[in-house]
Amino acid sequence: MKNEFIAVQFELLADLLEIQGANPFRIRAYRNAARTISSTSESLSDLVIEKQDLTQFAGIGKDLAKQIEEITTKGQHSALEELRKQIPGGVLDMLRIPGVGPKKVSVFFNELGLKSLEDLKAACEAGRLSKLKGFGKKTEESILANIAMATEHSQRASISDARAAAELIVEDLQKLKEIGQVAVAGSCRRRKETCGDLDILATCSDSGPPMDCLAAHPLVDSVLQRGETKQRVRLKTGMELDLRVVPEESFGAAMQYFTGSKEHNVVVRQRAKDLGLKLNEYGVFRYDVQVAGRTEEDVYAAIGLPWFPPELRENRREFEWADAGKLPELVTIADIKGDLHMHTTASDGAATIEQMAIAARERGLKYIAITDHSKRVSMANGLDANRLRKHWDDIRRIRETISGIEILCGIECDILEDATMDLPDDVLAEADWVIAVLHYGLKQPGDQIMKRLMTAVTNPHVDIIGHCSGRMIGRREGADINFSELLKAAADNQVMMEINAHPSRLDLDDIHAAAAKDLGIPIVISTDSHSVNGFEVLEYGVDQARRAGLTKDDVANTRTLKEFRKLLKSS
Ligand code: DGT
Ligand code: CA
Ligand code: CA
Repeated sequence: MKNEFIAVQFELLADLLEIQGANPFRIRAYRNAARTISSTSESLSDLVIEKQDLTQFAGIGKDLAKQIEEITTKGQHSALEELRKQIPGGVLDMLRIPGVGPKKVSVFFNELGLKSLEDLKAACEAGRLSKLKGFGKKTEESILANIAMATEHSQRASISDARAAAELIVEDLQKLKEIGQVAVAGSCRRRKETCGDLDILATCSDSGPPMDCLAAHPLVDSVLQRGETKQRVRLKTGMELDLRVVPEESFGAAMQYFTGSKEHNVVVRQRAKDLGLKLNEYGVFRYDVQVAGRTEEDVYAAIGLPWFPPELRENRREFEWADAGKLPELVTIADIKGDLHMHTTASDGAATIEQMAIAARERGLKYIAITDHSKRVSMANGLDANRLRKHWDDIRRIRETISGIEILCGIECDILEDATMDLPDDVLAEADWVIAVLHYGLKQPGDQIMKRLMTAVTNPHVDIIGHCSGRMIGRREGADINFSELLKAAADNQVMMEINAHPSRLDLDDIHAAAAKDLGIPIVISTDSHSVNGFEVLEYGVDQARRAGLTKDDVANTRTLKEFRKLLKSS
C-alpha cells in the first residue's frame, strides 16, 4: 500500500473534523501527519509488517500509529468510518467546488443545514448565503457558478484514485482459491485521465465467491445490483464498479468488449462483419461456431487486426496505423532516464537537493533538474535572482559530492500576467534548464494568454513550457489557449513541451501531446515532485504519453543526458 493512500485518508479525516467544527489542534495533528506520511520515503505499510515503531516519525503519536496499522493490515479505518456516518456524503461533495474548503462547508452544513450540492445551489439562488456573516454577494455568485463544474466532475474519478481502488480489489479477488483470471477493463485499463466507473472481469466456475468477496470488501459501501454474472457496487469514495464473471473461453472477448472504448469497438465490430464474422462479448463467431474468444490476441487476430495497447483504443488513428502495419511502439516507464521538473525546500518542496537527488537515483534515474519556483509564487517561497543564484551554487556544490546522477540547475519561471518573465534574461541565461509556466491569471482572455505564452516561447533562454494549460482536473479549467498557434511557435523556436505527470494535471493532455509529436516537438514527461515520493506519479505521465501514441524517440527524457542536451536551444 502506498503512503499516499494513507495520507489521503488522514486528509479526509481532517476535512471531516473541520466540517464538524472539531478542536483545531486535533485537525492540525491529522494534517501534519498526512504531510509527514506522504513525504516519507519508507513505505509505512512495510514498516507495519516489520513491526517497527511508527511513533519515530514527527507528528505520529500512539493513536495515529494504531490507525495506520489498522489501515494497512485490515484495509479499514474505523475513525474515518465513524465520522463519515455522522456527515452526509453530499456535504463532502461541496469540497469539490473551486474556492470552497472545509471551513465554508462547515458553515453551510452547521448553520444552514445544507446537505448536498443541490441544497447549496438552492440556497445560493435564494440569496441565503450572502446573508451569512463573512459571505458577500460576490462569493455567493462565484459559488453558484462553480457548483456546475463540481456537479459535472463529481461523477468521474481521477485515474490515480480509480487505479488505486481497482488494483486493491483485483489483488483481493486474485487471492480467492476458486478464482481463475481477474483483470481491470474499461477506461481505467485505457488509462484515461478520469474514469466514470470501474469495470472488472473475472473467470470463475461459480460467480458466488467473487461476488461475496466484493460485497464484503472494505472499499465497498453497498451492493447496488447483483445478478447471475454481473454485480454493481458503490465504493466508499462514491465511485461505482461493475464486476462481470465470464467463462474462460470468453475472457479475451469480454476483455476486448469491456475495455472499449465504445468508439473503438464500433469499428472492430464492423471489420468483423465485413469478414462475415460476428463479434460480441462472448467471442468471434462464424455462423454459430466460436472461432476465437479465449484471449484478446486471438480475437483481434481472427478479425485480421493486431492487438492494440489499450491506451490507443479510442478510434483516433489506431486503425490507420494498423492498416499500414505501423502501430507505434509506445514509450514505457523503463525508458525514462531523467526527470526535469521538481522542487526542494528552497521553495515549496519537502526535501533537500541532496535528498531529491538520492531518491531519484534510487529510482534508477540518471539525471534530474532542480526547478524551484520563481519569486511571483510568493506563497511557495519563490526565488528571486539573488536567492536563485545561491541555490544554484548549492546545487553545483552538491553535485560534486553525489555520484551516479547528474543534477541540472533549473528554474520553473512564471510568465507574469503582463506577459513578461518573472526573472530577467541574464539570470535565465545562467540556467541549465528553464521551464516557463502560467500560474496566475489563468482566466485572462485568450489573446492575453497567447501573448504570455508567445513571450515565453520566443525567449532565447526558455527550454520548455510546463503544465501548459494550468488545468486541475475536476477542479479548474485550463487557460484559453490556441494550441495550433502555440505548438507551431514552439516547433519554430525549438521549445519543448511538458507532459506534467501529476494525476490532477496530466497537462499536456493526450490530444495536444499527439499534436505536438506531429510537429516534431520533443516531449518531456516530468513528475513536478515536491517530495521524495513525488516520483511515483511518473507512470501516469507515461500513460498519458502512450495515449498520445508517443514512442521512446518522441520523449526527450528517454535519452542519455548527452543526447538530451543536443535538443536544447543553446546547443
Ligand atoms: P467511463 O466508465 O465513462 O470512464 O468509460 P468506459 O469506457 O469504462 O465505459 P463503460 O464503463 O460505460 O463501459 C465499459 C466498456 O464496455 C466500454 O468502453 C465499451 C463497452 N460497452 C459498454 N456498453 C456498451 C455498449 O452499449 N455498446 C458498446 N459497443 N460497447 C459498450
Ligand atoms: Ca467504466
Ligand atoms: Ca461500467
